[in-house]
Parts: sequence; C-alpha cells; structure tokens
Amino acid sequence: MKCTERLIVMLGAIGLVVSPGSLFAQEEQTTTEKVVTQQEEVISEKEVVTIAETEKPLPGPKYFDLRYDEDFSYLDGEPGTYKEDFFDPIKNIHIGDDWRLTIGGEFRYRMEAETNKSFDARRRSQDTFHLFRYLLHADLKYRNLFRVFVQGAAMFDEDRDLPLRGIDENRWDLHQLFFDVRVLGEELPLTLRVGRQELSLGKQRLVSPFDWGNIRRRFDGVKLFVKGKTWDVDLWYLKPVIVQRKQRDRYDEDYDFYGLYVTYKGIPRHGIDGFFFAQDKTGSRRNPNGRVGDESRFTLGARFWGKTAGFDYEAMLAGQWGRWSGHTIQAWMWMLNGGYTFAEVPWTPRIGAGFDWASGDEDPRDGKVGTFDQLFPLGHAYFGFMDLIGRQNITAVNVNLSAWPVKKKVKAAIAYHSFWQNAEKDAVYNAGGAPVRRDVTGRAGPEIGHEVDLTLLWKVDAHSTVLVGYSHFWDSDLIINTGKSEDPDLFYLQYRFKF
Ligand SMILES: [Ca+2]
Ligand SMILES: [Ca+2]
Repeated sequence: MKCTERLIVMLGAIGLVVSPGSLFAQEEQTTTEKVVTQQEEVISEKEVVTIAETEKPLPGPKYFDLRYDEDFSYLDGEPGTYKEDFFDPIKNIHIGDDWRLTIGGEFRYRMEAETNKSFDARRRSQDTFHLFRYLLHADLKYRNLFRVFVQGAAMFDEDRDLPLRGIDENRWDLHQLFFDVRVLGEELPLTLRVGRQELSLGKQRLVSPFDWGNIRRRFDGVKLFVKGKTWDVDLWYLKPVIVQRKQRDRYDEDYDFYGLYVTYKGIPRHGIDGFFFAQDKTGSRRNPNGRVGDESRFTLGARFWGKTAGFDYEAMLAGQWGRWSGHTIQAWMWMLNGGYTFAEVPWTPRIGAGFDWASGDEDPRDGKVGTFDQLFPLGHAYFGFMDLIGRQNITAVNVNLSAWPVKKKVKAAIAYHSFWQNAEKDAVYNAGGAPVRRDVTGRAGPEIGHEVDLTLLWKVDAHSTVLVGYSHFWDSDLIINTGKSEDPDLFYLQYRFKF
C-alpha cells in the first residue's frame, strides 16, 4: 500500500475506534501510567503512583520522561496554591488572553567505565568515556485547541576509545517539532499530532524513547490520540528517524511503522492494554535464514497490570506474523513479573521477580523466520543494565530487591538476571537487536550467562537526580564456546538536571 492509501485506511479505522461517546465523557488526565516513566524510575513507578494517591501535596514542577506531557497550568492559580520554583517565570507565560508559552530543558552527564563489554573480543577491552546531553524545548499553546512543540538537542561523547556507537553523538539537531490540533474542537480530547515526535507505549518494552541512550529515539509522521480517564487510544503512521552525527537527521524512507495502542483504565488500580503494530521494511535486510529482502511484519498483543494490597503484577503476550524475503514469519513473546512492597517495614522494601521469553529461529535452513522482533524497546530496564541482551531468542529470569534508605530521596536496588537461548542455532542478540554470538551447529549452548546490577538513585530535588551503578556479567557455555569470554563489567555515574 502507498502512504496515502494507508492513511485513508487508518482514518477510516479512527472512525470505528473513537465512535463510543464514552471516550469523550471523561476529562483529560496526565498522571497515567505511561507518563510517569522517567528512565531511572521505570522500576519505581509504582511507588510514585502510591505517593500521589496517599498524599495530596501542593502542585509544583513535575518533569516527565515525555517532556511534551508536562503541565504547568497550575501556575494560573493564586500564589500559595502551588509550590514556587526558580523556573516559574519561564513556565506557562501568558501571551495575550489565549496563548501560553513554556520553556524547558535538560542537561545530563554520564560517565561510563566498561570492561570487556564485548567479552574481550575487541583489542581495547577497557574504555571510560563521558556522555553529555543538552535538550531545550519551547511549548506554545493556543487555548486547548492548537499547539506547537519544538525541541533542539545536542549529544556528545568525550574520550571514547572504541568506535562511537549510534546512540552516542548527535551534533546540534532538531530533536522534535510537532503540531497538535484538537480536530473536533477544544472540548473533545481527540488530538492530531503531525511532525517529529517521541513515542512511548505501555512500559516501553516494545516502543520507547530509549532514555538511557544519549540520543533519545523519535519518529516522523502523524499520530491521532485520545487521553481520557477510562481510555487512552493512540493510532499512528510513523517512520523512525535515523541519527546522522554531523548532519541533519532524516527519517528512514525504507521503514514504515504504523499501529494502534489502546489502554483501558476503568478498573481502579488495574489496567489492560491491547495493541497492533505493523512494520514495513524495504531494502537489503538479511533474515535469520540468510536471505535478503523486504520485510512485512505484524504484531498483536495485550498487557495486564495492577496492584492490590502490597502486591503488584504485570503480564504481557504478543504474537508476530508476516513475510520476510518470501519466508513466513511466526514469532512470539511473553513476560510476567510481580512483586510485594512491605509498606510498614523501614525503607519500604520491595521484593520482585520476573520472567521474559521471546522466540528464536529454530532452523536457519527452513523457509520460516522464528526470531521475535523487539521493535523499538527500552531493553535496558528489563534485560540487565549492561545491555548485553535483547528481547529476541531469549529466556530470562530475574529476582530483585529495592528499598528507600531515605524516604522519597534515596533508592537502592539490586537485581540478578539469568539468560538462556531458546533456539540454539539462532544468535544471541544484544539490547540493540544485533546478533552478538551464534553457533550454527547449536552445540555451544543454551546458557548465556548471569548478571548482577547494583544501583543507587538520589533524587536531590525537583530538578536534579544522581544515579550510580555497577554491573557484572558471568559468561556461561554459549559465550565460552563461541569465542573470547572475559566477564564484562560496567560502572557508571550519572547526573541529570531538568528544568
Ligand atoms: Ca544529526
Ligand atoms: Ca528459519
């Protein structure tokens, strides 16, 4: 299908999706599950929600992972009805009666010291480098009817000895620029967004702005969405943006990504997501059977989450089908995780466990593609902080413990991960989805290794956070039998300031 035809199909589908009047009966709300996910807080999101539910402090500056979801309209209130902040003068600036302008930004610095990140397969096994990120945005709104959001970015890497990764550097560039219009009038929260934009779905397992990377991920295209009290609906046709370190970034002409994501929030403390994604990729991409050609892949899935009396749980299941250079795609994934928070115990510890499974390709010589495609994930949050493992051809188990030695201020966490390959003739894939090791005989394996992650997060104030972490990976048979196999280490120190 051509782009225009696809748009027509999608707009037709919108008519079906948004027709129930109940979608519009609810007021917009911004504290949905998905907007609270700051990178450092993906694992502590539930605590954030709990705090919000039990106390009702005065509104004050609150920064989200998606900066375009922030709301400073509380500054319209009388002094004393909100927490004052140094940056208030550049937030919610009145321009005439109907226009509001908000300026914001971020500075982030991270030092990473990695050892044997490629199991000593590269000549230099130790590398310590410094990542700098600058973001600045302006958000101009005309009542609730129209809006333009523009964000500039610069990302630098200093002292990297190994080759730069694609996620490290982007000299000054346009990070986001989009226009929002409430197509049915400002009272109805049905919004059309056109332009360059970040996209974050669910808990970012399959579609994420990928905050851990120095360069955040974004797309060019259109999205139509509703944010209600009971329902969130996102419908989009986008193309991923390719980062060019020294030149203007552009969208990938050979990659179409469109789909639908629906969240039902009508049950207090529980939620259900349903989603459909389509990826159309043209060009020279090699499938796991070694054949090069176009790929057309569809993903259908659901997610369930919630919490009750100290317990929290999450489950997700997705299947994929389609064609890749003439071969049939059949792949799937599922995950489960849960935990218990001891609210009455000092430091309010939470103990948790998780299981992740994603299919691999059983036979490199048949006409089937069995490797799950992890799409645009935040693998970092789920497969260990070393980013050695992605959601493809994997069985992963983790146990974790977190606690707040200083309430709402300092969080300490420890996680232990174990990884196995599913299809032994398929590759081990890293967090970026790239094959890292492969034994086509299938005899090297299936145990990949084990990882421990230690982190300490200090929320200094509303603007600043400090994150310190150390991770170690123990290689197992599959790594040992397929090449160099020194155990990797990672230490990092991150400071972030948002305003
Ligand atoms: Ca660029
Ligand atoms: Ca195959």
